[in-house]
Amino acid sequence: MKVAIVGASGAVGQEFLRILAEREFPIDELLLFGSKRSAGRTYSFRGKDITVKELQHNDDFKGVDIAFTSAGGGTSQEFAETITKYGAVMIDNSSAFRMDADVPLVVPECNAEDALNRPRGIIANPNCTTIMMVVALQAIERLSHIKKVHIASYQSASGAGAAAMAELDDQYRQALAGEEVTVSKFPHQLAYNVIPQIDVFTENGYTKEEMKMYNETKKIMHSDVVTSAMCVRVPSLRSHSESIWVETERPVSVEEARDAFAKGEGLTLMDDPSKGIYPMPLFLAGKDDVYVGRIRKDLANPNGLTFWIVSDQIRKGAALNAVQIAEYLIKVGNVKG
Ligand code: 2RA
Repeated sequence: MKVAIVGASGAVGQEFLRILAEREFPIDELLLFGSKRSAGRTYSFRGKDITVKELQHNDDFKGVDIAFTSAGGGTSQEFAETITKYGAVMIDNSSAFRMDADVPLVVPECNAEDALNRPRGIIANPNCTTIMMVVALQAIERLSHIKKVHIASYQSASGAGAAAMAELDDQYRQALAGEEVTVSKFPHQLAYNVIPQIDVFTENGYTKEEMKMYNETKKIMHSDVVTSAMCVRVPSLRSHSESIWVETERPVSVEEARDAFAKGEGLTLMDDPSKGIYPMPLFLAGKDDVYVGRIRKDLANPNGLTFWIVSDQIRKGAALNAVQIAEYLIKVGNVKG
């Protein structure tokens, strides 16, 4: 395969390099692209140094089979035609095309086959908070149809990128040294704080991040499920957490749910609260699965169940999910190679 990574210097781009190497993805040639600023940087892949080229409107994507793009919505919009012109499958991590009817939105554990129908050659990777949630929801949906979901998210600095992670580290150092704290990547100081805002507010009072969960969940699950989210930035560095309350058509017991999570694809059950065992972001950074714990009946709803999930937002929430989509296409013989 000839593979390209667009946005190679970013947090997700760097994770692509690690994941493709770890999973022995079948690559004959790897091309790295970035902005003018990151062009010329060199990264090592399988013992070979690869130089980042500036992304431009030219024929650089001729012969490319799969392009993983993670350079922001504006870049994806501007370069989609250049990238896909010669038949490359563009697996896009931005929000640019997610809700377009002719672009599949895919989480392989839920709707892998949707990736086969891509009239524009583009497959969208959902937002990180949605990806990790639907992997868990899918296990419950198989037991009984989920009608409603409420979520409170606890999102790490990593969701805002590599520079934001560095800013959180700086803020802790600055606060401890009694210096003025730099605030640039977050709307307020995050160190020693939590911020009930991720992305900008929309007309209904929900943020764009919260509306992504509402819209993307329906599209991925092919479901009428309604989702109401409260997304919060917390001062952990990497891996997002979510408290989830689901309402199903029939009551689902804790035992049934635990068994479904234990068997579910992409899920690891971590649920022994009496021994202090439950998922925590600090300890699950760098892991692939969505971890589930604190499974209980919802005391306010006889058809309700509540649980807690943690997943590495840069891996399953971004780069890993995209690579798994590509692996599925290869497995079913759907990319030319
Ligand atoms: C965040 N979900 O955590 C976003 C990243 N896509 O900021």
